[in-house]
Amino acid sequence: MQTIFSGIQPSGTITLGNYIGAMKQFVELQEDYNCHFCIVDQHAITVPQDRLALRKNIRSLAALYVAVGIDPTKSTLFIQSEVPAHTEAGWMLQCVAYIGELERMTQFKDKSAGKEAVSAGLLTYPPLMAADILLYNTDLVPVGEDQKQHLELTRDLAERFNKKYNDIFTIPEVRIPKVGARVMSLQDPTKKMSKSDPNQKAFITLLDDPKTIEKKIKSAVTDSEGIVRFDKENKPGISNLMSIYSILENKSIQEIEEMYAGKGYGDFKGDTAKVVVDALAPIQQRYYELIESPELDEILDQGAEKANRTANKMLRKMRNAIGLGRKR
Ligand code: ATP
Ligand code: LTN
Repeated sequence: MQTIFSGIQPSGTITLGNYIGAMKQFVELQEDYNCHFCIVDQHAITVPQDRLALRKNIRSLAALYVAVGIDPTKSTLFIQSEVPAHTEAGWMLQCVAYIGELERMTQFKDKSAGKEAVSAGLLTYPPLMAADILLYNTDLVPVGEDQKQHLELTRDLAERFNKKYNDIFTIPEVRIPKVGARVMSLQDPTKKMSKSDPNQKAFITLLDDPKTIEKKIKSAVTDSEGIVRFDKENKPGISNLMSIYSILENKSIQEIEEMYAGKGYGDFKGDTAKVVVDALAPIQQRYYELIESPELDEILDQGAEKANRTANKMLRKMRNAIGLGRKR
């Protein structure tokens, strides 16, 4: 059986973008792969986080993983900081990475642009992400479009390490969904929807209540043509809503265009809001059952134990390949 690894940052409540671009795939993939899903809290601290909010977001993300359908008997679900092998392997991979290639990462450029105090961690984040992936002999990494560049770097680092030291890493492939790989901001549909966007109206979280969802979708930026037609270039706002509708309702873009021929944006937005509310209702119900439950702690304890076992084996191979410490 092939192995999958993917991670999501507990940097806020996850959005419809994270769900459609990443999590929804995870649920389908766990049937056919040996899956590892991680709450990457050490990645989240590359930008400032409030201590209590971070704690809350970690638990909330864990509950959401389970609420959307990650089955802990099939997949390993764990918190990155509870498996210390990640940071140690991350350090070794930092020593294989070049500053120049890290400075070229678009996520680093975007997140550091115009900021005065940029943490060193924001620059060295990709080798930590490579460590996450490589520790588990990962074959496949399901992510949204924005992570493609980090995956290419992961492959480069793995190949470089294999060549320089010893051939120990599996070279992972990226898996990006055909539709929904880049859900756009509701307020600026040329930018990706992001959970850390300072404008709350730009994203829908998985825990937004029906009224909030309706308000956010009704105030989503569109165009003045008034025709429900898919055209990413010239009508990014409407096209984004159409993609969301299409994925959640399993309807083709063409079907949606036909359904709304002769109708205005008001009708379409109202129905899109309903589609989103209905898709999130069962997830939210399960979430509230789980969030305070000891069941969630058991899942995370078992996940960490399993992940530690797998990761430590590879960590030992890495130390030996480089020549660190004494031979074990
Ligand atoms: P932040 O705003 O804190 O940078 P984020 O919302 O970009 O976070 P991540 O935790 O970095 O989310 O990403 C988790 C997963 O969701 C990744 O696989 C990423 O590719 C995917 N993803 C993030 N944003 C989108 C989006 N707008 N559309 C589709 N997939 C997305
Ligand atoms: N960098 C990713 C989160 C992430 C990840 C990973 C994704 C950290 N480690 C390993 C896939 C595999 C992000 O910002 N979305």
